[in-house]
Amino acid sequence: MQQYLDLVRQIMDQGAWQENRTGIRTLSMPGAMMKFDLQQGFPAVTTKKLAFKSAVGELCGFMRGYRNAAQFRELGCKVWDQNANENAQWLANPYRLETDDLGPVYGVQWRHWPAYKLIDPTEPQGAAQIADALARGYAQIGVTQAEGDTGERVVLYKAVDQLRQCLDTIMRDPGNRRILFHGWNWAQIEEMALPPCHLLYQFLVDKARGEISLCLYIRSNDVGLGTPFNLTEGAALLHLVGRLTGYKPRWFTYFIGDAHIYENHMDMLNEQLTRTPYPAPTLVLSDRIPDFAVTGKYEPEWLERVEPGDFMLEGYQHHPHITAPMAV
Ligand code: DHF
Ligand code: TMP
Repeated sequence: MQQYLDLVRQIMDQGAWQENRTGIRTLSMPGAMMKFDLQQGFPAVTTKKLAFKSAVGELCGFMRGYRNAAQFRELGCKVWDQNANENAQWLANPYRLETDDLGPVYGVQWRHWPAYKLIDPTEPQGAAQIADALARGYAQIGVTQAEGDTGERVVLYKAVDQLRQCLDTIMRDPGNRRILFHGWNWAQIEEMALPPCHLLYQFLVDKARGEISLCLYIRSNDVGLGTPFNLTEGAALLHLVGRLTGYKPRWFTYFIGDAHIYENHMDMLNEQLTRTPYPAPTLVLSDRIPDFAVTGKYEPEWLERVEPGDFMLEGYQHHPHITAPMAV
């Protein structure tokens, strides 16, 4: 994990102090990238003890479409409690449903992105468009007046399971360059406790080599607390998707928009810079998760069936636990 330490050092050298909504300043740097060969090991931070169980718990919650911090806690992940219940702006948000609610964050968008079509039935192709939408699983949910009073529009709706679509496409058309899922849904950003940070996941398949890779884009990354989790979850997801589709996980490329260190994380990270990283551990997926390469049976329902305990880190050598407060 030299790359992580290099990123920390680069932000400390080149970063600029910035004010932000949390009231805790950050040292920030625009644009960063890390690239890991998962055949060489798993990108777990070794210069502190990674809360691995918590991170894979969060990933399982996303894959199940969870939107409530209590659901994440049941998976052994407490990292959403503060955003759900301690941010005054969110507590006053009319879209917040109940204690622990987070709104339609990550998993909701991954598994149930709400998609709408407005079709003008009087257009020459109107009927064909409606028939096509219905064939694609949209349901007609009503009729509305178009903007500018230009007539009526048929409203069609479906929830898109973006993650499932990705797996289906990997199986059906591995050369496809559009195998991605996105978290930034403009219609719902204001309904969320926190707009998505990790928001674009793209899978790339090398059929000849039997390898699958992932490019992940994170618009805003808390390098002290967020990055170790986001690296763990992206790499674990790639291992899982590879298992279910029959490919070996290979390149995990990690792009950051705003890479920052909170002022109150400096001591933790300076301490980590004094520590020598250990060799990368190995991720082992439980045998109960079917390996398509062995069974020849495609079973995508494991995306929501998988448990945190199905992810095991082997040979994980690490320096002592250190942590720091999260900016809410
Ligand atoms: N807000 C901010 N400011 N930074 C974040 O990284 C962040 N991440 C969120 C939600 N809001 C956020 C979700 N992910 C921790 C790790 C990941 C995470 C939130 C928090 C965290 O506090 N990690 C501690 C304790 C982990 C544990 O024991 O479970 C750590 O030391 O890694
Ligand atoms: P922002 O919405 O103002 O950018 O604040 C979000 C903060 O949370 C920011 O410091 C980035 C951090 N974050 C991560 O780094 N990774 C994550 O997975 C999440 C949810 C948040």
